[in-house]
Amino acid sequence: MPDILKTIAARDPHETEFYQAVTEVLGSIKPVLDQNPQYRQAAVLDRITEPERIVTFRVPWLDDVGNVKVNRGFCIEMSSAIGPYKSGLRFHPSVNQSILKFLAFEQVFKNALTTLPLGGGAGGSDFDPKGKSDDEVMRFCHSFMTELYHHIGINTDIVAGDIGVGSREIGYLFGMYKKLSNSFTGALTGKGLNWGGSLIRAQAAGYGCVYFAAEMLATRDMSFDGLKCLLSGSGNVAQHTAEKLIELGAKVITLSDSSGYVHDPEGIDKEKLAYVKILKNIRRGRIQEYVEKYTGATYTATDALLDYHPLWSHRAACAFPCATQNEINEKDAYNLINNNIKLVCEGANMPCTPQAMNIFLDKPMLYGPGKAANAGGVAVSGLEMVQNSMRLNWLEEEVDSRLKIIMKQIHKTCLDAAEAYGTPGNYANGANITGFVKVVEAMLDQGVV
Ligand code: NDP
Ligand code: 2IT
Repeated sequence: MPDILKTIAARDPHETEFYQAVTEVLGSIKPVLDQNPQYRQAAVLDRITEPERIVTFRVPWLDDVGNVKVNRGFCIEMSSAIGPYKSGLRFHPSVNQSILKFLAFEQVFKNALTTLPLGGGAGGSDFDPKGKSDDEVMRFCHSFMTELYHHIGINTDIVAGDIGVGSREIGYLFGMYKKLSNSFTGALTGKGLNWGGSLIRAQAAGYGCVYFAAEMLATRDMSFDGLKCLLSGSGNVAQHTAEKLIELGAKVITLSDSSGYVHDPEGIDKEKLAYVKILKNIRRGRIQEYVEKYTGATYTATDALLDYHPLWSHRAACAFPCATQNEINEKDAYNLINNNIKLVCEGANMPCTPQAMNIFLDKPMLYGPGKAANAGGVAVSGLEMVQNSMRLNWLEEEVDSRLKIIMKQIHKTCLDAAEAYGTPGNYANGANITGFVKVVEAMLDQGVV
């Protein structure tokens, strides 16, 4: 076990997700370290795995009946070597320091891959927006921002959404940020279109994931036309992954939430997806309701006692995990392989366990790691920052074509690096090596800080 992993395990034994994310990157970069002894001399692994700053804070708020509630807020600033921290914010009851450190760590490499000057971080809270009224969410967001605003800014840390933080939450957070800082600036991305947001930002992670997957398929002379696809999740990333897949002629047959999943053998078409968007984004309902409207589909409730997720047992050519970390385990991976899966492309961050990932990497199938495949979201956040600085808005076609160029570039960079380091076709190695070298070179240029 490398020394740095021993140190992390000894220092923060409960941070299992962070340990997993670091282990995964370390698995790729040994040849880079061996070829560049100056990296080890400068202790880059010790530095890159220690956040530059962590702030935790109390978030008190009042519920609708006047009870005082308290949640814990986090701001994790991992690396500013190549630009100001650029962070997603997650509001989910499972949020803790380990989960946000893993997200911040992944974000550092992902942001380096985007070709934009963005450092990496993550933030959020164990607050659960599910089942809360709009007023409760607003009071929580306002309270959260009264502390977070001390730490963010256009040249410091620019925050956006992640699980549980969508356009509603960004609106409330931005409103309080603007009031406290007395300035209308782009310290948040994912803003509304008539107050500084960018066209295509909402779609970007999902569309970008499909653009990346299309590039992978093209290396085997394949396209999405007629391919069956399994998707998990039904939030921002899943919806827009499905939207682009449908547009490209694929047949999307599953969607899920934490309560269960729907299987629609006829395919979820444009009209059905429009229903899902209203159900999830406006009515804030559960995916189970899909089968009440579309009776040809079936719903299967999540069974915590099962050691696999039945969603991944359906026969399909492609799988897009778009919900959360570690949602595809070893058994799921074998189920996919036994059904002759051709491509797994990660819309979510770290959705495959290390065992599942190794199973995919050992096979001749295509495996697209999240830090490359879902980088479209943060890339368009970067483009939103550019537009805010210029005080103008690009047209939809302009942003979309830039997103396509960025995803194509990330795909090529990953392939080139994988090839250069002796593992052709291994996108995970390619992504880790490219991101690592870019960030570490900047760290060396800037000295011991
Ligand atoms: P949303 O909150 O919009 O949707 C999350 C979806 O995943 C929901 O369907 C949710 O179901 C499900 N989900 C969340 N937690 C769990 C869980 N523990 N078990 C099962 N299902 C779960 O989030 P996003 O779509 O934005 O994020 C999805 C993934 O994509 C995350 O991994 C995120 O980090 C990643 N990502 C997001 C980007 C963005 O710009 N938003 C960019 C790049 C990656 P339920 O409603 O029941 O909670
Ligand atoms: O995981 C991610 O890349 C995000 N949640 C998006 C972050 C961003 O700054 O847009």
